Amino acid sequence: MSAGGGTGHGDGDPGLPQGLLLGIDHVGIAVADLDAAVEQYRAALGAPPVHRERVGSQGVEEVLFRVGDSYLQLLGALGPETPVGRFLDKRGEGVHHVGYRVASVAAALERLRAQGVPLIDEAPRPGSRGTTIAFVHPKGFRGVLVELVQEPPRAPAPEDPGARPTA
Ligand code: CMX
Ligand code: CO
Repeated sequence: MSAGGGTGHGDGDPGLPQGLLLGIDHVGIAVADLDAAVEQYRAALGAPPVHRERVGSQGVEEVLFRVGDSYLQLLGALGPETPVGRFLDKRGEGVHHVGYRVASVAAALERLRAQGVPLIDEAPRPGSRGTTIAFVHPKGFRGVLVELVQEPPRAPAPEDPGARPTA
């Protein structure tokens, strides 16, 4: 981990000095019983979840735990005939997708499309927490379902530990 500030590596695409992916926003884990999973994770991590949201349009309910600057996302299916419901039926519980932060989902989609990477979403759409997201086909990332995540412009939380004292 380098603490050296600035834009880092200088020999890449000048428009994308850090590459396409800026960080891990969340790791999504499909679970059969959301409430039971939340209690199990709460006990193991020693901290309560920071967010819960039902995304009816996608047939899921998510619960987020903080992991540094990222989140661990537990995903429960709103029914058996939903994408996460079918995933659980076929593969059982486990990692469902990885959400990567990008500066702009629209620009990232354009770049991936130009590279011939197969997309699931051809255009950005709303995700949870006011984010903008798009899913990329797992064929393009060796079997891993990838979600591109663009943060909403405002600061996420008042108790953000950004100004943590160095003791
Ligand atoms: N891991 C690996 N492969 C997966 C996968 C997963 N989790 N989910 C789907 N796939 C595969 C499918 O097998 C399928 O493969 P083939 O094309 O070879 O048949 C392909 O990916 C497309 O899947 P699909 O379900 O047929 O495609 P849809 O367009 O119907 O749906 C997707 C794609 C990813 C949106 C949907 O499957 C899904 O998972 N939706 C839930 C999204 C979600 O997690 N939302 C949470 C809130 C959003 C947020 O995080 O902000
Ligand atoms: Co997600």
